[in-house]
Amino acid sequence: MAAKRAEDVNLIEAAKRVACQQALKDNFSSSFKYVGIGSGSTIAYVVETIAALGPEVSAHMKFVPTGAGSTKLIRDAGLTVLQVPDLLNEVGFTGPGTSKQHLDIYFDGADEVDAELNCIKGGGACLFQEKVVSRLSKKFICVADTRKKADRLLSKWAYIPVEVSPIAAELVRQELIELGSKDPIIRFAPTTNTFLLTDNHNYIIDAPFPTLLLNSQAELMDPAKGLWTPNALTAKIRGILGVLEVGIFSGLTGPQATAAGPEVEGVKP
Ligand code: ABF
Repeated sequence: MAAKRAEDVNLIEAAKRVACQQALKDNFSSSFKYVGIGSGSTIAYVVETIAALGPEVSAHMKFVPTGAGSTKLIRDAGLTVLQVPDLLNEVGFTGPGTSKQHLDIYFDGADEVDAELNCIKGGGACLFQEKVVSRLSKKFICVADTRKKADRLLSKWAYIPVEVSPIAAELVRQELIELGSKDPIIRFAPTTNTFLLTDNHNYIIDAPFPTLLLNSQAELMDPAKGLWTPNALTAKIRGILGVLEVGIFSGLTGPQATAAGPEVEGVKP
């Protein structure tokens, strides 16, 4: 049984690696100056593959991380880290109405991706920084192996991560229940035996909701029956006092492309 599990793990890692290689093959250019690097285990293969291209390709590039884990990943690979505030100092503010999309590209994983490229992120607790980096990028490539693909969000993945101020966490939890979430919980960190703290010293509430509609199905929306589009539910949750950000990425903050890579035998979509 243990041997079987090890085999499954190897297949999943192979699927992640293939998806990352595909993402870079289709979307990476040696002309890039600023590259966003997300969080999670999948993205490690993006960093590994870029680093393997050698300094002649990457030495002039700066890599913008989405959290402490991502920062370490970039640094350990010998690539140059540039934090978001330093990026904004470096590029300066060129006036109202000018583009804020300073990053050439942003690669990140997801927990689930729907048929319209809306996705759920935040299983790794970095959703706020990920959304900031997404807004600063010309293009967001979501690297998601075939396990992450679903017709609609919350078909496979169970909950929407929401980053909240600790002081308001219980209040937010109650308001999420009023919106139709069934038993939202404040995420616990078993290693410290306390509630998990994000890089921003906030809590994460994991809020289960019924399967979402697509944004193109707005005419079917009926909150009383638990039928929400990703855009509408994001706006509603973001409006709750104490919420910093919601782990639904769509529209302006959603990916423009996904790289699932070919299916790897044995890894079920
Ligand atoms: C980040 O890492 C998060 O938004 C998402 O929750 C998680 C995915 O992790 P993994 O690649 O390990 O599945 O992309």
